[in-house]
Amino acid sequence: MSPHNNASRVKTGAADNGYEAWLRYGLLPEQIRDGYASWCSQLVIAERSVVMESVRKELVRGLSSMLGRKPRVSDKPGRNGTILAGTFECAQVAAFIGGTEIPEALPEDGFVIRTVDNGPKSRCIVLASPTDKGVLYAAFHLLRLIGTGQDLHALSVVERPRNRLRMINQWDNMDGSIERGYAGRSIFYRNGKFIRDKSRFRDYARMLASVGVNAIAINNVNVNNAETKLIAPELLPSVANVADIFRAYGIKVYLSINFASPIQIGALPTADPLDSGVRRWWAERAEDIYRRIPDFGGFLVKADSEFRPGPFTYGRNHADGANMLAEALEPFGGIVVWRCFVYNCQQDWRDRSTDRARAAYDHFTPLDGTFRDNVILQIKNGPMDFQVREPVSPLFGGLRRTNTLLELQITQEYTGQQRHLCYLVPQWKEIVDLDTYAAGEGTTVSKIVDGSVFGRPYGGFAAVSNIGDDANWCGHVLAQANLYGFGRLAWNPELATKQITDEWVKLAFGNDPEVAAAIGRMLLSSWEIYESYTAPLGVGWMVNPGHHYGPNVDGYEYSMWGTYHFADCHGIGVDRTVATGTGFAGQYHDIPAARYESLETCPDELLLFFHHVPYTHRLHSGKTVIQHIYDSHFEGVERVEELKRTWESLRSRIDEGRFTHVLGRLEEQVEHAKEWRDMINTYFYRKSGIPDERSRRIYS
Ligand code: GCV
Repeated sequence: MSPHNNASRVKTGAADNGYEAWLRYGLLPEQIRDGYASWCSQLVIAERSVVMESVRKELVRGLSSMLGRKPRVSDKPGRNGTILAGTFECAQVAAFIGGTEIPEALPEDGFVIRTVDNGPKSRCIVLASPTDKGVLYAAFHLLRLIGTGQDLHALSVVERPRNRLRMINQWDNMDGSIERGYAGRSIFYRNGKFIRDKSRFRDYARMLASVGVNAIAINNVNVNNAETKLIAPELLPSVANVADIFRAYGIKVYLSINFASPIQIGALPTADPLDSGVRRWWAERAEDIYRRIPDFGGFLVKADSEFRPGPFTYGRNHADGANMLAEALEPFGGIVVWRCFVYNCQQDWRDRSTDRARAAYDHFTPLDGTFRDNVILQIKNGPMDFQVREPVSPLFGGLRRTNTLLELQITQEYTGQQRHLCYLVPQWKEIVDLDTYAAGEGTTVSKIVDGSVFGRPYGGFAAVSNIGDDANWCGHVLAQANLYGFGRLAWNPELATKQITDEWVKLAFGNDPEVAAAIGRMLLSSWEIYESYTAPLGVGWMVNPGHHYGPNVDGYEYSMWGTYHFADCHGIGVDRTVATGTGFAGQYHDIPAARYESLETCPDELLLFFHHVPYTHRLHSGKTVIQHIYDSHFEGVERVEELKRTWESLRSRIDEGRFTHVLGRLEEQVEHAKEWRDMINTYFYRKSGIPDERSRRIYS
């Protein structure tokens, strides 16, 4: 990747700063290089387009760097060891793969990679797809196969993305700040303007395309005054420039919009979605946008949520709001992504009848079937807010006649803010594999959001990005694995966690089996470890209000945000049962509802999310709740110390820059985990008066 504007942060010599992320294309060991080179001496890019130009550049770059020799770029195959890349339309590709050989129902982003081996003098690898975008994905796939040491002799790969939309949400503001950003400032904006040097935009687009991301919303869902103007004539040329860069990597640009734009920048007296003047205003804006950006993706909308304007002001509902925007975008093929993160954020903690967890379902299920086909509802994975552990939102499976998009948070707002190691793919995998029973057994979240279960035209995954202008993009080099993992899962939710992890580790750190195994172990245990020393058993929160870093057990207990744990001297947890609590458990379909409702069957890790229990309540693990809290917090710190020791054992095998950086992060994590351990243990010891069975040190 090209260096960005802050020269002091750019990789120099052995001090690798992590900028290349998983696209570093490290030189492969000599023993295997020749084998690969015999397949890759020539490159034929059979067609011309901006995306095909990206294919050419990436293959030249990746192959030269991994194999130590540059492939010859030519117009015709024929030479031994050719990589031929093109769409099925192209005659040269058709000579190898055509007609009945093209897999059925291959979507536009799908692709084929095939080895054609007619003896040692006539070898060819064909990368083909219905579209140039698909060819780009094939190119990245081939480079990944080589980078992870796979055999190329008999490739017969057919890849179909499971999700039509694979989207990244930037929470970047035009002043250069990033809401919940933990990796520096925005790569897009500074002081109210787009950053002039666009090299980082391009490098980011490459990273995203390499894992199959095809959509990006480039501004925060909390749209302030400056960003409201992104849809106005004065800023659209800059947005169009950004769209040009992302287009070359098959990524469509979206904008988060302010629902009150007609008032704020249109000088209209209202933003009522049923007002004809307002509708005309949005239609004109849409027309103007598409005139400048013909493949513009559409709008992302946070409305009537956390003080953002929305249709409620006018006595209208979310469908009225979303459909009005959808109508404006529809003639151009645009879509509206409407967020379901809607709840009462001015709750009174004394009021036990309101449960924030219920809110999204209560707001949106009555509207099922009333949204236009080009509206997608974006639903956070859990009913609260990206906690280290919460149940899956019952809206997945609650909506049957509406397009849905799963929203994940790559940025680690509640999971250590990229200072702590917390690899989220294992968490996401549990979410996407969860059986909602919405259409009988096997109705997993991933099958709902990909549209297949209820026959919806759109769907997919979206996630809040974790990048900023830090040299290594993510603040923590190992947090790059979360961005990588999101893209891979959005492409194919069936991929095993282990496969995604192995791929990332090898691409980022090379094929040394000991290094790969050690880093893989660290990543795979890290979510569980983080959970063990923070808020216990699914109860969540217990963080410092506002910035959300570090322990504060009662930080949100008497707040207006609806985020309580109700700990007293007898017990802790939120009763969300139908029988005696808020009734949230009843928002699930029968089988999961019954599982969560009953103390006998509720999984330990979600116990305090669904039940208020005494500290002496015995978990399925056999421990009491209080003893579990003590044990997990002591063990959590020990396991972070173990993470650090594992990393230290790799000292001589990892470049100094990344080694020292990660070590620094782990040192902080050890100290900070102790802070969590001691605050949580002391708090519950003081509340319960029950000592630790093992008499370890708890500060009283
Ligand atoms: C963009 C949480 C975060 C907010 C975020 C909000 C959302 O409340 O703390 O920073 O706002 O979620 O997802 O809209």
